[in-house]
Amino acid sequence: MSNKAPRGVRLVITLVGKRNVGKSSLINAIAGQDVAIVSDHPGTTTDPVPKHYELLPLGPVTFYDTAGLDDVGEVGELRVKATNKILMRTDLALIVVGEDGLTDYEVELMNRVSKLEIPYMVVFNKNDLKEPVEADMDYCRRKGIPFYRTSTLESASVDEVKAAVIDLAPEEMKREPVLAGDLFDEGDWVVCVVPIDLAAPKGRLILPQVQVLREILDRDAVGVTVKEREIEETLMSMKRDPALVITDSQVIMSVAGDVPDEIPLTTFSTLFARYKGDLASLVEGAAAIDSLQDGDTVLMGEACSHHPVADDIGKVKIPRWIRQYTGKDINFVMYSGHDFPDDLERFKLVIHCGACMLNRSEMLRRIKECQRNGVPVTNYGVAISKVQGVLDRVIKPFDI
Ligand SMILES: Nc1nc2c(ncn2[C@@H]2O[C@H](COP(=O)(O)OP(=O)(O)OP(=O)(O)O)[C@@H](O)[C@H]2O)c(=O)[nH]1
Ligand code: SF4
Ligand SMILES: [Mg+2]
Repeated sequence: MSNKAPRGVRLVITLVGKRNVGKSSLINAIAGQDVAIVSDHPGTTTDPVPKHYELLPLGPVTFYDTAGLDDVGEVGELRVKATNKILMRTDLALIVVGEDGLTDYEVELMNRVSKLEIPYMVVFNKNDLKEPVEADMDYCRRKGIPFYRTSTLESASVDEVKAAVIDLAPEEMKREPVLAGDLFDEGDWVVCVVPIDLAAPKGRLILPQVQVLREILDRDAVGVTVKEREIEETLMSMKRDPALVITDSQVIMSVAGDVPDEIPLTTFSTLFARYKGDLASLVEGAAAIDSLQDGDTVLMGEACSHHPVADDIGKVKIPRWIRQYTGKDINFVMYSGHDFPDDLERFKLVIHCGACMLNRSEMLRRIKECQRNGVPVTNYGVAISKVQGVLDRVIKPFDI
């Protein structure tokens, strides 16, 4: 199961703390196997390393075993940067405290993690060597921070942390995220429009299409998959209207013309905008396209560096459509990878990719980061619908 779960929906749990406090040992103890290297030499873990593990009943999770952050000097700074990047995609953090107890260092970590709105707990480890002092536990009590006393040598204390992790995991991660299944009922017909053009991969459908079709089948509805040319005829030959038509956004214009207004219509990218992020915020962000002015700079954010094609959607197509739509001379800056630029405030708008390689919480955190900087944020799918004038129609099936 763990290998089949789309990477994007794994719960990401990150352990942070000083060097040698037992972060790697704790991961091994929770996982019940040696997944991380442990040694009594401080600074053993150098880079954040993901460890995949099945944590029932949560399902597949990824533990990030981070390097101790109390290192000084240039290497230390690089490690801090690398760990900060991991925090950006973290759903749940464990702040591991060693024999020194709570110091300014841990307090700073707590501030950083809570600023990112990451739920966290404090783990006082090496309890067998030294029990946490009352003042430290009081500090946590006063602040309402859950805390645990563990020794990686005592499995009962580790089990307690494991149960707490499951308890503290964000509700949305405990629920199976829904793509389209809430938009139709058992027995309903759902039509999927899939263009088979040169851009379509040979011999297969792409993952978003497969995931939607699987959800239709799981909900005991009837899925009908057609190319855009057959949509009109398909609708005419159906004895009752479908509950929903889902189309690839590249052919939304022609499909919108063929599907009568009373039939709910949306796009795969709108479904994924909701699944991966916060559709309401992304729709709100798209409104900023209307107020772009000459000389404004827009950030095109891509989460990975996929192979650029000649008429690339983020580099070429969307910028061209937005310039045409607004009639303004706008600068577009591309960013790809897990990095999100630090100087967000210089952008008038952020347009993010579909985020298929990001987990939902990382995308939500990016949205939050933009909002914190006062920069509207939308995504490719929503922006395309906006400039094509079909946004109101494709978001109508959703309750936003
Ligand atoms: N007595 C005792 N020793 C522990 C406990 N947890 C870890 N250790 C020991 O502490 C040392 C450091 O453990 P690690 O798990 O490597 O610590 P870390 O926080 O990952 O360290 P870095 O990777 O260097 O940042 C090892 O020798 C462990 O065996 C504990 O609960 N009790
Ligand atoms: S949508 Fe984003 S994450 Fe997915 S392949 Fe494209 S750039 Fe990468
Ligand atoms: Mg380590």
